[in-house]
Amino acid sequence: MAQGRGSATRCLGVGGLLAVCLLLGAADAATHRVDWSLSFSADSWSRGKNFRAGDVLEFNYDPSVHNVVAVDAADYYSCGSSGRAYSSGNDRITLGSGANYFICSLNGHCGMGMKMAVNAS
Ligand SMILES: [Cu+2]
Repeated sequence: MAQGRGSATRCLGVGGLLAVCLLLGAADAATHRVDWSLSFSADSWSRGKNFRAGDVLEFNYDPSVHNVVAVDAADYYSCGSSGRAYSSGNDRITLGSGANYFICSLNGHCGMGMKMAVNAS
């Protein structure tokens, strides 16, 4: 899975002399892999990363013991889980602009710290 973002230039040689170049937009969405587990540390994971609306978080985890619930701020702090739940073990969730909150609602894991908040510009 590609990580990070950046503009890319693709050139097609034509007859060895001319080149046709397409400048792909610099706003390519990035995919950020999340190894979602009880030992996941949102603080250390997010350090040094920049997030933009449209970026994708790819949550990888064992679905027999974890899930991902996209929650609001109140549920994030209280470990409520009224938001949309994901449970495939390999969930790709697109970030919206502003704060995005995720918790694991299974087995009391949120209360043990299995949660994160991501701010997307
Ligand atoms: Cu869990």
